Amino acid sequence: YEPILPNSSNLFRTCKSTSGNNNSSSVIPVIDMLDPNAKFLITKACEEFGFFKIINHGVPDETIIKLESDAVQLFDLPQCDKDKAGPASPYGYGNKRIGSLGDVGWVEYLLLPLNDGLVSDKSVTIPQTPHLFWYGLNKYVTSVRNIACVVLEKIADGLNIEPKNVLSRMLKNEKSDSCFRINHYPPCTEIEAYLKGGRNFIGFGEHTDPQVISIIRSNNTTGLQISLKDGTWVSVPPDEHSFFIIVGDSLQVLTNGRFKSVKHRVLANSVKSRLSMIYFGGPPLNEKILPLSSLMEEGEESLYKEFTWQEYKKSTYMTKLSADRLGLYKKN
Ligand code: GA4
Repeated sequence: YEPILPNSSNLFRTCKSTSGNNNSSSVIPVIDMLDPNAKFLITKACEEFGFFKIINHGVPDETIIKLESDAVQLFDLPQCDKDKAGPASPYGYGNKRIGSLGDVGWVEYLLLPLNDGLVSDKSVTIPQTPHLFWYGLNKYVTSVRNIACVVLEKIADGLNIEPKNVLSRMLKNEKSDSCFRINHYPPCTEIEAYLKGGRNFIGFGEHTDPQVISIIRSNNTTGLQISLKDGTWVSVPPDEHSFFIIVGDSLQVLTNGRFKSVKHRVLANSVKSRLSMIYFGGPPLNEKILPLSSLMEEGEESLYKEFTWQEYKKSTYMTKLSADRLGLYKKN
């Protein structure tokens, strides 16, 4: 692999600095999972933002911190060791390249498939990775999948649809096509020049997540931004004790557009490194992604053409990161 340097700017997507409200602490909904009204607040947040933060989620700090420190060590390995786990096609270790169509970012990552909800230590070979890394990873993944299912059950409840597991069963299914990603954004000193010029430097370019729901946790470094309905980018203040929930394209279709998958991106940081861990909850490959019948009002028609998760996943990998993937499936 040839290293891609930030000054080969034609390869990197920069973007105009955020216009409008950049101080988002007041904008992003925070939901206390122990609040009896959580189901309504979550549903509202999914409709308005496709994004929210949860507190009192019940995942012990140790589980999170252990995986985070293991991940820091992993990205600290010599480049040649990390490269042995790559390239990410699509799973494995990836460095700067995202997907296979030329997208790049100031990021290195590990992308792992989940099999019956767990990561197998056979899925990628990382030299010097202790057995306990996989143990801690699976402990974490199991906890966040649980959270995703609780959130999805609260959504079904908030939308007043039956059965309550109509969404969570897709993630609990042994054939669920979910995956797990650890992103490391090293500090990028060269970006000062871009920032001075009023431009941002991209860690991970704008996109929506194709799956049903994503659960993200990061260390205390800024960078994540979400796009509001009016197109304004707002920075998400980091919070290492909380999880952020992202509505994916599939959930947009399952709710016939009531929820919107949220466009998000990560800006590179010039000083601190950012580490994020994301669980992407996806349905089984053969699952038909279509509006939930219990949600549809009389006479309401699907806004989307029918497709299976396998079809959508395939078309996802044939599009650039920032593409409007669902656009292809909208009925005219
Ligand atoms: C975005 C969400 C998840 O990170 C991901 C990404 C995937 C990849 O990194 O391999 C994709 C991207 C994501 C959407 C478009 C395609 C596929 C990179 C890319 C350019 C794992 C996923 O499922 O879709």
